[in-house]
Amino acid sequence: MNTYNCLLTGDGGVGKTALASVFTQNIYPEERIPTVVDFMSRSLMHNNKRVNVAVQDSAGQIDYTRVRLTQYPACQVVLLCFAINDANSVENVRKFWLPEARHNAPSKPIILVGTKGDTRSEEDTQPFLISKTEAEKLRKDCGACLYVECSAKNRINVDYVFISAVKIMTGEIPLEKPKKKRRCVFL
Ligand SMILES: Nc1nc2c(ncn2[C@@H]2O[C@H](COP(=O)(O)OP(=O)(O)O)[C@@H](O)[C@H]2O)c(=O)[nH]1
Ligand SMILES: [Mg+2]
Repeated sequence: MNTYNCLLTGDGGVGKTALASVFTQNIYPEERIPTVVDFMSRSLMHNNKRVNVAVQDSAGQIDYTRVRLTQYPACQVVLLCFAINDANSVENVRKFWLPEARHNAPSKPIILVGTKGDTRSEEDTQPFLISKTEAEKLRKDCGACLYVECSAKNRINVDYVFISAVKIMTGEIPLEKPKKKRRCVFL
């Protein structure tokens, strides 16, 4: 059976563990359980074949950087998460998580994951919500293959995140082509 390995990264508190837990066990943890390293998996049918999806959960805290860096080599896709209602977590994608992924997994594909998608329906009470257009711009800027918005709480698009990761690993979803460098023309 083929195993496909993905690594969840992103700020602490954005919902990485909840996402992994709902996908692998269909359990949504209401409380935050701080993660250092965790490894979960689930098998599913994909194109009439049983495949195993291994999910590496990681610690978002800077203190655990050394531990987290050991997790990049085994993964085939990085699931870079931010919470759609948390401006800091969005900012840290560019500032911290993308550089870390590019440095430690230079050629590995990235899926940008917007977590806590359920908060979109609380537009009036949320002090911050990234728009879908801004999220798509962030995806482009990061060179990520895909932007997926999901909610572990409401179980929306959770399987879609991981099935998309499998499709990237099998080549069914094409990788983002590197941006063409502007050529300098001498006249
Ligand atoms: N509204 C909402 N809250 C969520 C969702 N996923 C996780 N949370 C909450 O966010 C907090 C942090 O979740 P956790 O999975 O521990 O985040 P991690 O630190 O990234 O692993 C917890 O209180 C969760 O209940 C979601 O889809 N929607
Ligand atoms: Mg966690």
